[in-house]
Amino acid sequence: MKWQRRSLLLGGLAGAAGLAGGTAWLTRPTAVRVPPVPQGASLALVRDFDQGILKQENGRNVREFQITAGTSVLQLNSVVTFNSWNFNGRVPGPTLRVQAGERVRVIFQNQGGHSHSMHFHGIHRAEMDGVRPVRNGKTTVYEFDAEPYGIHLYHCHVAPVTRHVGKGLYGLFIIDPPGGRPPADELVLVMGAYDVNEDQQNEFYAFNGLPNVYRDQPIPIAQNQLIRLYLLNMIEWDPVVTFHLHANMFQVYPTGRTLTPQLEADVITMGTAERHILEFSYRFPGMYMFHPHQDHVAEQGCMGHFMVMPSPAGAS
Ligand SMILES: [Cu+2]
Repeated sequence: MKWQRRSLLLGGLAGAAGLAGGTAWLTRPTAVRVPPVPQGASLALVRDFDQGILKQENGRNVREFQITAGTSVLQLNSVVTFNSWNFNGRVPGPTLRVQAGERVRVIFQNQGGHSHSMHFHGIHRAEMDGVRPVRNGKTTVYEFDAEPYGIHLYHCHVAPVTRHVGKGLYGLFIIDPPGGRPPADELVLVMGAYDVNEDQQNEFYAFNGLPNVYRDQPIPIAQNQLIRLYLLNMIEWDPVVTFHLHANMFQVYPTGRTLTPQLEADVITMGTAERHILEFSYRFPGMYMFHPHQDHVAEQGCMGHFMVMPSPAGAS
């Protein structure tokens, strides 16, 4: 497997570094170093962004997304399965990504067997707030302007919301600021939980849907590479959890609503639906844990590792 270089495709930063030959990309300002990533659905989720289909309508950029609510079985460990309710067949749902000021159109089909909806965080009219149930078999269209820039989320808002969210109906909604953010290796981590016996307590916790998935399959990142982590807490029943990064400090952009960091920490506290952008880089290669510091939450599955890979020879 080979190291990759990536240029940002968002915010007009694409193309400057080019993708053609040589090793000079390592020192180019827009090059982002991404180590070899093993095959696997869960590692794919961590760098997966859905930018929809871009259309021009009446001189405006419209970004159209197709979202289907459905069901699927998750294997939580070697013996426990869970009937998830989800968007586009995955928990969390796709990370929807748009630019500030674009028109967002979400064509939502409910094939989930129950009434569901899509409630977006952000600013929009009441009729687009997604609290009205969409019956099984029906389709509805949500349309609004992307504002304000930041890291937001969407989730089903049909009662009881604890059940619909706890079943897996949530995802990230990123609105990039005008001009985008500086190049980085961008990652998504969504903290979630499962109440498998419906006792209003969680028995399993997870990053990106599956307990312990990044504990057992560490996320490769490059030494000395700026990492931009889009982090969301969607754990129901526990009012608050933290996120802790080992052997490092991170810069916090609260709700992604700033272009400069507002805080440096190695533990940040997040209520349900709270989300932040964290930025950091690792100076030393090796394996580093990340997890909520409510240690029972980590011990019940919300635990992962970054594998910091030494940069290729010649890279700084
Ligand atoms: Cu629902």
